[in-house]
Amino acid sequence: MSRLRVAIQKSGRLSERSLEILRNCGLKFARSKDKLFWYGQDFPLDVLLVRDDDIPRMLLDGVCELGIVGENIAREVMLERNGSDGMTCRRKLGFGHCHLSLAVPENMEISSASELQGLRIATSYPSLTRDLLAKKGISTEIVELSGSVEIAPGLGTAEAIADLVSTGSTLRANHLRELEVLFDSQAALYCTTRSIDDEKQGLLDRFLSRIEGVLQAAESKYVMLHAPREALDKITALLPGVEHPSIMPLEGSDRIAIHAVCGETVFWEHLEALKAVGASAILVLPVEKMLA
Ligand code: PRT
Ligand code: ZN
Repeated sequence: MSRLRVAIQKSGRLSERSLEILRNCGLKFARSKDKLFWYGQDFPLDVLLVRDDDIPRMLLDGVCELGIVGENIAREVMLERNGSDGMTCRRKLGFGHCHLSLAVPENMEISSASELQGLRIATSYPSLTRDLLAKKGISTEIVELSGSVEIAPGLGTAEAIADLVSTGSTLRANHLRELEVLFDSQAALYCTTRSIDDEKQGLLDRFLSRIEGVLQAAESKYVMLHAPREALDKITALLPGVEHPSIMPLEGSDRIAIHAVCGETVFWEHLEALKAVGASAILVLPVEKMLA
């Protein structure tokens, strides 16, 4: 019987949330002793726990059909392999947010990326940085480093850097300032574009539909409220991400009950606006699972 393989980061910033998504898809695993391979018990999907840098290459080489990895690494490897079309991004996952940014020493008198023309830029993302700068018409010398990129200007090995930034504290600690964001990144689910047999394709479709359900459920809220019938249009317009709510009459009352799944975040401001047009008994509940 066919089985699918998904590669996720073994230990790092993306590991916990990647596993959480798989578990929320109802998957249970038997762990191997070395913990690098987890066997899916009730769904034919196994997990490979590897370094994040290896995930795009494993997808491109056909070792796995799915992988969860930062867009920064996926894009880098795809460019490295000449824009390889052997994998595709199926879904951004909403965590692991960071930017690939250009940064320069605090005291360097420079205000735009174009002034870096001809200078040396240290980075762990040579292909992506070169590509993004070329699109801006800037040609630089790329100094490839596998880590500690932020110390390159201090050591004199480069004038500027292109590195991942989230809070900006690493840049500040190294007396660097962010000059320009080159690329916004987050964790994403990538899928092979190699042809796979029908049985595997069926499994892949089932898994993708579960993942979609998990992510939509995480973003959604079930809202219940009572309202005057004549306020229905206003209430529907105020419920974020809702077009067709369910309407139920309330026994012995001229008010109605409205139930709806909101596909966008429901803020206190939304509830206050609903109350202002006559809604009462407003309940907002989490959604555990969804299948469209
Ligand atoms: O061992 P393995 O190779 O699997 O892990 P790793 O150490 O290479 O990766 P890891 O766990 O650090 O990062 C995995 C992914 O998380 C990255 O590829 C990004 O997609 C994403 N991510 C999100 C980040 C950051 N935020 C981040 N801040 N990756 C790295 N950083 C580093 C950055 O390189 C810099 O050194 O954190 C520092 C900057 O952080 P701030 O908060 O000081 O700005
Ligand atoms: Zn890595």
